[in-house]
Amino acid sequence: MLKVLLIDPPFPERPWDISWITQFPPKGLLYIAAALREAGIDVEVLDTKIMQFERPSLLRRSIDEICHVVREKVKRKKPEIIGLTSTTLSYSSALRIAKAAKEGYPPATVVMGGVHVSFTPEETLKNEFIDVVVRGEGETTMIELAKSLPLLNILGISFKKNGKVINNPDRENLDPIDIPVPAYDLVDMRNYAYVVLTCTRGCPYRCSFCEVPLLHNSKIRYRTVEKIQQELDLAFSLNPRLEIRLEDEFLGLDMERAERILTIIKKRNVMPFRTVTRPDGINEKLIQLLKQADCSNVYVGMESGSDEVLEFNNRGMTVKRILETANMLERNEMLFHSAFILGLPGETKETLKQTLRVAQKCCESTFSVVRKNFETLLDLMPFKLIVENSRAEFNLLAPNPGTPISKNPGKFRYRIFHRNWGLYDCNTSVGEPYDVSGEEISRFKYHALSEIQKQMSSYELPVDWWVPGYKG
Ligand code: B12
Ligand code: SF4
Repeated sequence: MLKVLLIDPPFPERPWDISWITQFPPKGLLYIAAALREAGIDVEVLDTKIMQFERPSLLRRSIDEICHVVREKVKRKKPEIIGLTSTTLSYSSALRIAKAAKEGYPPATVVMGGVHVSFTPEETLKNEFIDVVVRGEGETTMIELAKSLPLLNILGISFKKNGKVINNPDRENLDPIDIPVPAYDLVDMRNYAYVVLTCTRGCPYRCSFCEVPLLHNSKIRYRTVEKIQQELDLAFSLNPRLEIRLEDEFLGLDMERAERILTIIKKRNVMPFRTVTRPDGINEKLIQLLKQADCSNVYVGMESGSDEVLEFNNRGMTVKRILETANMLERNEMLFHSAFILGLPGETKETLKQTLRVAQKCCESTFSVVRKNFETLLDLMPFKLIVENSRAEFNLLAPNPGTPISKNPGKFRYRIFHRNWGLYDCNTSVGEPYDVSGEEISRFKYHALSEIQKQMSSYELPVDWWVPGYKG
């Protein structure tokens, strides 16, 4: 049987991101590692992100240094298969790691998977250091690669043959019962602050700016509650101080299941945790259950303050519903962080202003919770985190590969400037809708942030500390 080394590439060298992003275990790879191990395959996981921001010293290694570490490790271990993951933003550093790995052991097969390359196999395989691209879910595919099945027989891969790219047919997604428990014991969990609990795979919606539905055939699969319990047991046995990030937009779709999951969390008696939702993914009962389980903050993807923009982008959402959700959270005294995307197709100067007005209303609601509970909150978390948990965030649209906008920009009346993936950081204009320029949208982002900052400052809280861009 072949030896497999899975590597999580470093994050682009931006200090404000590195400090938080390096606190999450490499979830996608840990699912693959679990599947490989269950199939009896020798697998090791190397998370190079944690080398970027070493704890507790907080000393940093550059990506060059990390490439050196990878090259030497691969030289020593000689894994026959090296698997790398990548999002759009980490794609360029993943390529640097692929090069270092190949230099370390040239006979190794370098495989790249993840949300970005699933939609860019031809482009990725132009790179001389990548041999195989895995599209979509990688658990079964990687087992077949490690068992050395003929490449032509492996579903869901793309590879090079005689200078041409062969795209094998797609692989069916896993039955939820077969989704493994991530192999947290293959990394040192003491290096991380969070365990990310994702209770579903896929999504039944079709937002124009998101690739998740296409990765999962527009279906949602629910992981079994037993596996979720096992996942938490394993993670907390390795580091009892972890904070849960309940990254599940769809918890409210099945309330009976939500209650079972939140009861498991409550029984653990964890420290206050944060969760994520669509505005319509939450209801009064769910908020109460979240509070009982000690959820301290909800991150809500509001996306736009314009009904026209929401509709044009298939969001399945209205401004009325967004504001109702904000009021519901306020009534129940739950802090929430509102996330908006600026520069979506259909955006105009007017819709930008509408979005800012809705963001201000959302902040009014959440800041009122802050004011009422300020002393208790300050006991619980630093002011920086109170701000982070209750402000509005404005991202610029990054039309990632695989999203409906990227596949058909003309239909969405959108212009994409370039495919320099390193700039697809949601902070840089990489495209523009027909009716407002990328430059104007970038400028508006700073204006919107400063308006929210002013709004918060006007409450005259006894602390004045605000760093827009911090993402704790
Ligand atoms: C949880 C989450 C986070 C968490 C934690 C991530 C973690 N390490 O656990 C945090 C908050 C840190 C985060 C951060 C960001 N995220 Co995020 N995140 C998610 C979320 C909600 C779930 C991820 C997850 O656990 N998926 C489940 C696993 C099983 O899926 P997976 O990782 O894709 O892995 C499977 C396959 O892709 C494949 N695979 C993956 N790697 C490999 C490697 C090999 C060798 C093989 C064979 C197969 C393979 O097999 C895996 C198992 O089936 C997704 C949305 C979603 N629903 O998927 C967004 C998502 C991944 N995030 C996204 C983004 C944009 C970001 C940020 C860039 C946001 C920002 N502007 O700061 C950052 C930076 C991410 C980075 N490292 O580059 C986008 C990525 C889009 C893209 N094209 O790149 C997504 C898809 C959301 C979206 N629709 O826009 N994120
Ligand atoms: S952004 Fe839209 S399409 Fe993507 S996961 Fe959320 S609801 Fe689904």
